[in-house]
Amino acid sequence: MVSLTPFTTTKSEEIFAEAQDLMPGGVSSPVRAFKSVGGQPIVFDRVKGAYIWDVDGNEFIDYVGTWGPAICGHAHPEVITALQEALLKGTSFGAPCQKENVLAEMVIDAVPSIEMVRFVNSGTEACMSVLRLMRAFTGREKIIKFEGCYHGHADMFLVKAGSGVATLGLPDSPGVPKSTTATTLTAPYNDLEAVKALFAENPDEIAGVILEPVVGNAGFIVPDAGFLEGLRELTKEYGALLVFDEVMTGFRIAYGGAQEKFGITPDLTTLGKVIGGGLPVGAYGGRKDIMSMVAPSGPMYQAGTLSGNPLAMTAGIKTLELLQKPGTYEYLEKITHKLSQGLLQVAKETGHSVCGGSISAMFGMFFTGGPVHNYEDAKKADTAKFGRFHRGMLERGVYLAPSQYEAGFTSLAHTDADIDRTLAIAKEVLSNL
Ligand code: KE4
Repeated sequence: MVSLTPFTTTKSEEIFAEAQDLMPGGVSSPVRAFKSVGGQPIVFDRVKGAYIWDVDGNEFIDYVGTWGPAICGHAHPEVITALQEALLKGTSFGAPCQKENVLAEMVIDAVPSIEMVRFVNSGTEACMSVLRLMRAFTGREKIIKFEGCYHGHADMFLVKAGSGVATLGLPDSPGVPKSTTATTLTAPYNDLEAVKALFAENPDEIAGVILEPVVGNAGFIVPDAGFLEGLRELTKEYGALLVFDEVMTGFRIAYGGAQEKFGITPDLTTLGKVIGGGLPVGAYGGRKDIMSMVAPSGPMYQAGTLSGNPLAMTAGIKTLELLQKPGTYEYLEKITHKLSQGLLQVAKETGHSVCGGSISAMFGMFFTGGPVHNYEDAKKADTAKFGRFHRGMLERGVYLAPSQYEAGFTSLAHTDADIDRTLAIAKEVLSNL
């Protein structure tokens, strides 16, 4: 029996209740409201390494890592020190600073597709900007995205999107003009034939294809063998661009992202999360001939007050420096594989139909026998059971993403002991689910 310290959420409840009148749903981002898993969201007080402490003093092993940025562990001392030094020079310049060059060079050196990069302030901004660039470069308007993939909340992507859209079961979002999504074509993930058909039906009209090269916003779904290669060939054949949205997978699946891991080089890439080390950063980049279209070197306009600000650059630089250390990705692969395989084994031993897996520091488990190749498959999962699992783990000190349609994240701060404790708790929860 895992020791169950009394799990009270009194202060969280007070603060969350107060928030209801101040912010829609009491949150700054929908998935944080725990709508699909039910129960009281916990209000964080502080984070460190692999752990969270909430305002009631409960401690949790964290597998969300603020949705990806905390890959070196929360509040890494070297990141904090670097930020403290940077703070003394000011928080924002709105002008060039050398640290932008430093982080840009690190990103260019790391990511196979990126010859030139533009920093923005979120993954959403990166994806909406890259879409404009795809259209500007090709002169075409239509794009292909995949059901269940999430590329931020810009209008043109809110078509069969994943993450919070899927979590909340929103059909698409009100407020999005039909004219905006009329040029957004969708296909099931891993379905090359469907993509071929879309290209055949829209010859010379498709600017490009954008996808999560490993899906983390419909739960964890990996590309079938040949899928990424097939998209690379199809887009070349039709004169369209291939865009990997690596906001989540960038520097997590490998230092060079999924494109390094799978050996497929897109034309453009979006990044976020890890490259900001926990501060707001997004980025888009790719071939120089494409990126040179971006203002002020070219006619495609995109701008941002806080883009490239020295604090965010500082946190990103230090985070990537830490990730460059030898053995980083071998360690992440080892502990995440142990966690993921352990969860699947314990779930099956306790009589549950589950499937899932992991790649490097990203993992997921569906409450369905699977296999899960796309969003339709993912929707067969027992989300009510996931909700009970999530709550049971939370009450015993393990913080999982509050939706079946999200992925899990580990960090360099997670230890074998953390994984063992997580599996022991999971065994108890799953035995009584
Ligand atoms: P942001 O605008 O949230 O920084 O990034 C949007 C985005 C774009 N592309 C991918 C592949 C992403 O995963 C995201 C954001 N991920 C979600 C988690 N599934 C952020 C969490 C949230 O919405 O609160």
